[in-house]
Amino acid sequence: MTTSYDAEFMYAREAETMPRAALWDLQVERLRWTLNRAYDHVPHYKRAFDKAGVRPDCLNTLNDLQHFPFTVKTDLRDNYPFDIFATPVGDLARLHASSGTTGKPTVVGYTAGDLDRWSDLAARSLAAAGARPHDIVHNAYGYGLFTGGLGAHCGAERLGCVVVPISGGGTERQVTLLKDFNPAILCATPSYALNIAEVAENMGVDMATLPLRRGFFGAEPWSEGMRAELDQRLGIKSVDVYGLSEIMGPGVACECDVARDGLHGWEDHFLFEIIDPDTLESLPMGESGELVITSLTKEAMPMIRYRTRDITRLTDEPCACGRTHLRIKRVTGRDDDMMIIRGVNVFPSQIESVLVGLDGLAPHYLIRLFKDGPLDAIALDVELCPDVPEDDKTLAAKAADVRHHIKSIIGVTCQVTAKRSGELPRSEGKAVRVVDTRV
Ligand code: DLL
Repeated sequence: MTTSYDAEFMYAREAETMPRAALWDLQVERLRWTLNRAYDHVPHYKRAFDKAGVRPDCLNTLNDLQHFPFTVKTDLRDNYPFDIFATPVGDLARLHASSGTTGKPTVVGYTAGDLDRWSDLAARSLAAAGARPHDIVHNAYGYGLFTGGLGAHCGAERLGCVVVPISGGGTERQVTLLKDFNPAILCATPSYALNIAEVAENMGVDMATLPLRRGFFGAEPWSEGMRAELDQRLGIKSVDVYGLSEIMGPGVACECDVARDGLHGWEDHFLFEIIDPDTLESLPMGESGELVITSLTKEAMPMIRYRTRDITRLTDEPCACGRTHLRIKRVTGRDDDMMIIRGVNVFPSQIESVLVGLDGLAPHYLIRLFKDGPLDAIALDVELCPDVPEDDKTLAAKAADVRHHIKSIIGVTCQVTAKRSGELPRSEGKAVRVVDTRV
């Protein structure tokens, strides 16, 4: 049997290529349904709408959404565990939760219908990334309360793929199964995919010669340089997938493997806005700011204007793949991950972009924030590639080189320490990029 891997394959062609006018009509209809559901079934939304002086029937066009209040993460925490749900908890099919480093976790609920739509959108995303029915999908996203594992799993099954539910960790075993099962698709965080590539090299397995075709990578910020590194070391096309627990999980938006230039946000299920995080004003198409998402079809947990804290921009320029849904450009980071070092705004992903362009450096790094007297300061640990000499002179020269590039490209002065190959911690899921010792 020959399988067609044509770039035109779409899991849901009619929805994905819908003319904009039809999409807007569908969005208004679904938005009205969502606003009514939220107002009638969730006391938090009733209070918030009443306080803002709006009711669901105030919405005539999509533009009217801007009169409705935002939802923020603390609204979920304040309604812990189940008060933000529009469905009685006993009628739900599943609960997920985000671990959260401080305070209570945020709990998210799904009805059977929500899970069905999530599977569809994850399948749509995998197909856009280049997965096809009958492909073997190696799923190294963590299973459990994190939405990555089960989200990618159900999407792959829905698409008609064969799933290997390996979850994260046990990296040597991952490499063995990648070699023996010959999957076409690797699902993982980009930092874990890099760890897998490195362990494979150490085991003498040349990943680039295996049939693996695509990486379905997301759940954390990553740079174009990291993409090039993963493409080359794994012999694949790496594709960016975005999602967040509060909205759904993986599959809110995904790049197509035709353009790999921005993630198609599935607009028949979500509305995307960009706001200025300081003034909270909506920004025009193309401007950079905070991504705000409204769900259009969620039953258990309708989300009205959820402030993601993710910094990006939208584009509605036509895409070569023919999909009509707008694209979310690469998420540079969360505004709460942004470091302000002596007046300069820096995201960890900017530092990554500089490092992956430098010879002799492995793309592993750790940023440390500390107090230098009254001022915030930044230190950076980087790591040499295994083939680079590891004498003290080389380490010092590399550190100086990195310091120079960070200063000239990003504009901040940082203390750099170059480490020998293998000295920095490796990721098995979402990488920890920043350690903050300020307090
Ligand atoms: O990370 C869902 C997911 C799983 C997405 C697997 C993609 C793949 P949370 O744990 O709730 O959910 O974390 C959501 O992770 O607000 C972003 O800050 C970040 N994030 C997710 N995808 C990307 C991406 C999952 N492609 C938070 N690029 C989001 C940059 C991302 N950041």
